[in-house]
Amino acid sequence: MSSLILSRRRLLVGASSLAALPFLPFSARAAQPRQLAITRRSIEVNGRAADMFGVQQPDGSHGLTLAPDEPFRVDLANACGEPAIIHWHGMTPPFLQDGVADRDRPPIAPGGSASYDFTPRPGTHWMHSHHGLQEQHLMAAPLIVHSAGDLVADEQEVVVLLHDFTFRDPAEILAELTGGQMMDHSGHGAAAMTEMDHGEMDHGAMGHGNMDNDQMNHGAGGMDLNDVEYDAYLANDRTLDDPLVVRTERRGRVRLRLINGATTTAFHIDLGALSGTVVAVDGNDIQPVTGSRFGMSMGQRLDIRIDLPVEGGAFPILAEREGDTARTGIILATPEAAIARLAARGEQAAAPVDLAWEAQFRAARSLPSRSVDQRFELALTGSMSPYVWSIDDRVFGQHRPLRVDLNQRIEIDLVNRSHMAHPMHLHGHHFQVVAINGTAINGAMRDTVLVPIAGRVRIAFDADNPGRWPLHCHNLLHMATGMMTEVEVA
Ligand SMILES: [Cu+2]
Repeated sequence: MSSLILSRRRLLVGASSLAALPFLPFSARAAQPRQLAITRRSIEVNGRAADMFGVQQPDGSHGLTLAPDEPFRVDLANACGEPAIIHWHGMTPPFLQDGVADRDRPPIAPGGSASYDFTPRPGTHWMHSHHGLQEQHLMAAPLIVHSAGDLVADEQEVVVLLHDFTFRDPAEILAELTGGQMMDHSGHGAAAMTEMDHGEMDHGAMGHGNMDNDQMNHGAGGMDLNDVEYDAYLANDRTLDDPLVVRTERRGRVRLRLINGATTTAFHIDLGALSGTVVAVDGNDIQPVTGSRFGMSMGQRLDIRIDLPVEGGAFPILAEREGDTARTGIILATPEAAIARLAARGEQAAAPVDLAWEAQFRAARSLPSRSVDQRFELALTGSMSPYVWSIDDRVFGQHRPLRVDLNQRIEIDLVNRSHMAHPMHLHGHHFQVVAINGTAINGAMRDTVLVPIAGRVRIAFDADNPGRWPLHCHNLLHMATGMMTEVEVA
């Protein structure tokens, strides 16, 4: 195993030193590799210690922030004691550096490491495991790539990673949903299930009994919002019992960089008394739109600029779980403002996240206008019972890859024929949302888009990155049971 890692490492370093270095500016060439490690760490949730993963720098800080024009030059060590890999969500690296474990790309062995060197995309991104169900136990962290404009902007940056937290083994949760069936058709995701310990299964804590008193979860329209009941919802590892309080200035300007790192939970971001201007989604600038409440699905990012009022005060920024009263969040507070305690549940269940804002978002820089070379339509299929999710009724492993040629303009219609919403994520590229339910728009550039129940979303992109790129639902359990295909760029 160690020789495999060594060769992988040599391959990555060799490729970059031959191809990339001559084109980098001097300051970038001089940069030393950043050190990151996949770790185990203890956090406290609801007064109880939890053994979680982390992706940490040597000083213990989570994730990574890159300076303008700094290359993505990272040495990633696996110190978590099991095979693992980190996907750089939002980056468009060469195929071998995407951080996905699959048939050609092994995970990093325990004690091993891998090196990465590519040009990053500016914006709010994140990093998370793309192996088994590790993302559920917080193998996830922010990845912020600053632009030159960020450094001269007079604003306070606040990065918030949202998560749905469970003390339980995620393999048990998936096994209960699937009825314990081994669906090892993919060798991807389902691999974690083979390690599960049936003796520790705890049916009492699982979700479906809890959802009976929540009409929205099994509403009349055949809608299913949430598969799993979690123990807590986290914002930067903390609950509303002990939230992060960010001290700000009166009249100060804040740039919230929100990352939905939850595995199966979509949130509404509620700014309360404040209003905010969304300036970017998934790290791509949009034409600014102002509001006080915005939805975000798993995998998505929202950059919201907020001008704090002159009178100051304490301002909760809440993330409310769709279809539920559960919530998490942080508090922005001017220096002497008192911090009131917030309940972990709101009064009213939040509505489903929909595409109302998506339909209004407009790219700051659209795809160049050109004719479309290939169009595809993909049906998002599957069900809660049996718990199997698929694309065109095919699970990953039986999927039909979308074969495209380099630099073709591609359009894909994502059509939801199931009873759950699916945030669909394409690797290796960002796409533009060009139609929603048949209405053409000059929508946002993104890498993850929500396809609601009965929804039809058309995305367009230029296939400019060779490789075999996953296109999958960012609900971790949907992906693990099969909701993934590949776009093969020759
Ligand atoms: Cu899904």
